[in-house]
Amino acid sequence: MGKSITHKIIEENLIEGDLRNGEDITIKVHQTLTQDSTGTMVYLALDAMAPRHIATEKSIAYIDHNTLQTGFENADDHVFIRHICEKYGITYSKPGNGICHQLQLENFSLPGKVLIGSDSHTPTSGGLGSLAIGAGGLDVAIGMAKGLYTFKMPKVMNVRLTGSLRKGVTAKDVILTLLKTLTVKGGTGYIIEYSGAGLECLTVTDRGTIANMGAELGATTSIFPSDAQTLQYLTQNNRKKDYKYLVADLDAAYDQEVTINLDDVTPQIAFPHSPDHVHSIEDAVGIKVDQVAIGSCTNSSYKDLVTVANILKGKQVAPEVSLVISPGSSTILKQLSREGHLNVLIEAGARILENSCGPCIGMGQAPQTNGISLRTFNRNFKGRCGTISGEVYISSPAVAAISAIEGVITDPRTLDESYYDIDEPNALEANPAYYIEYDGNPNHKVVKGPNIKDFPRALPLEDYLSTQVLLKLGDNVSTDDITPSDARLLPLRSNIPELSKYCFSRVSDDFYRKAIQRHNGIVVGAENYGQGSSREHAAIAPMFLGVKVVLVKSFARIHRGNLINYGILPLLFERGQDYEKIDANDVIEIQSLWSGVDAGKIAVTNKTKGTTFYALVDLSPKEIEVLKTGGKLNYYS
Ligand code: MIC
Ligand code: SF4
Repeated sequence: MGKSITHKIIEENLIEGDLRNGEDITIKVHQTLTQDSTGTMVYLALDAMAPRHIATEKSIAYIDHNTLQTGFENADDHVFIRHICEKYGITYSKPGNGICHQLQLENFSLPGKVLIGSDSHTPTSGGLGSLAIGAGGLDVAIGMAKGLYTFKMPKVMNVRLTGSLRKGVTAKDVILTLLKTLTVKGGTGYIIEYSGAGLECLTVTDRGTIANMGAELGATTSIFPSDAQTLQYLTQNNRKKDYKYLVADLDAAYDQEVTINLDDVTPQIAFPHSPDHVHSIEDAVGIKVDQVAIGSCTNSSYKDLVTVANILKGKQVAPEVSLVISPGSSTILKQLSREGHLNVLIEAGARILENSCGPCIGMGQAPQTNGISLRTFNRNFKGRCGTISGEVYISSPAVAAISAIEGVITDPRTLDESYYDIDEPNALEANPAYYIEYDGNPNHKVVKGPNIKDFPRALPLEDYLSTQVLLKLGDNVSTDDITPSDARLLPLRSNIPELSKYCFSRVSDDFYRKAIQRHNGIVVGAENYGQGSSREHAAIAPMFLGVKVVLVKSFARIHRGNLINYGILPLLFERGQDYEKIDANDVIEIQSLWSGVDAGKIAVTNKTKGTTFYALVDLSPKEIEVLKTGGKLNYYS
């Protein structure tokens, strides 16, 4: 039986374990990436482990999330990260250079190599054939220090693409179509591997868009073959030497297969407040928009923005619409400027923002009260845009551009097909001025601003737990719900005592007060708990506030790992109906916790209701060891 691309890369880089679905495997890590909003924690952990050299071939620290610098806090984080880069020999990408995933694709990702990143959209590099996985910050720190990454061997889903996309229909519509059928948890436990003749019409940045939003499916990552399109992209970015042909064997075995005929894909749009609330564009046509935001790591490539410029050329943004555009990288911005597209955007009345995440993470451009914002981004969780009453729709750049002109959501197929003919430039030029390459100097003194607080460490759990349900939540709780992020809160990412005051503040009025009083609590949730951002703050802040156990029906992968990394016990309801019989404020007792953990099943007594039920412990032997030491930082240092 032949091999998938996933199996080929994992086998070549396997350090420990067997390629059996669900088993722990450890693989070699060649590259890491961090961004600033998770990076400070990553580098505090790396510095605590104090390796002499980093063990990767290339590690890059991007500054792209907190670039607003509303006070000294962000700037101090940037300086701290730069100092760490100097100490350990990490490449530093200065603020303004662009969005980490776009820059990684342009400059560093390699077909067949393993990349882990402290950001859930790291899989974007799967568009170029890297095995690129989003991970908790501590795992990325360990990746740098030890050159390895441990995760559960996923199943492999083959998405076979046939046909060819029609004009006005884009890669974004392909991934939205998948989200419509598979939902935000449909990819859980899978690596999604793309194949088929339909690949020919997808450029590497199109593939990047699809791989990027594989994160919204809950997939471990997504991966595309490395083929003629890959060679063309690498050549365009002056990296022809990095090309390596990599495809699955013709008779490769997969755990699941899905076929999408690209001829049949039509423009799609995700309605508020979830990326899987996907409808055909016809259902949204005519909805008035207040704001249109184009950019993010999903849709800020040269092709995306030239499509937008083609549509806006000679026209004007509707009077009551605010159109904001954040290019993915300084390279793209430079090219847009050279070719006159930037002028077109400005003449149409667009607001050109910095090359950064910007509005995608609520760093400015929050819409007005009850405002309707159409975005080319990947997530539209309630409140993430910075306005709790805001209604965010997600679409392709083509839909966004034409809707900005019309003032209402509009089908891009109403335009002449010639608008979608994009000639990619033969060469794009990176901007070395935005990078600092450091050799590493172990004696370098790292400067840490006053907002950067020490890393809180967990204590191992006690064998007897008498605790209280602090909060009961439903399905698909996101890490944005657990530790919200916006222009006010992002500056607190390096200051857990301050940030923890906002823990669950979007979904509960009194979580912080209750948690701080008791300093011993349990959180109950349902399916796909912890989806979304990789931010380990969503585990550190609850740990800091005394949360000992999170009991749910199922977890999202990265967050589950983060809970273990910070000493919080992840438990699963054995029977779905037990979820109905537990409420906020119930007093819970667990006896002989550690023997239950070892046995894989724990008896949970609800003292308030006078009932006892079982919770499952789905932990590998290594994860149990980590929990017994009170988390991964204790385990490794
Ligand atoms: C996101 O898109 O939610 C983020 C902001 O990029 C996060 C990282 C973070 O919370 O800092 C992610 O995707 O992991
Ligand atoms: Fe940045 Fe948004 Fe991409 Fe996250 S999803 S990395 S905030 S652009």
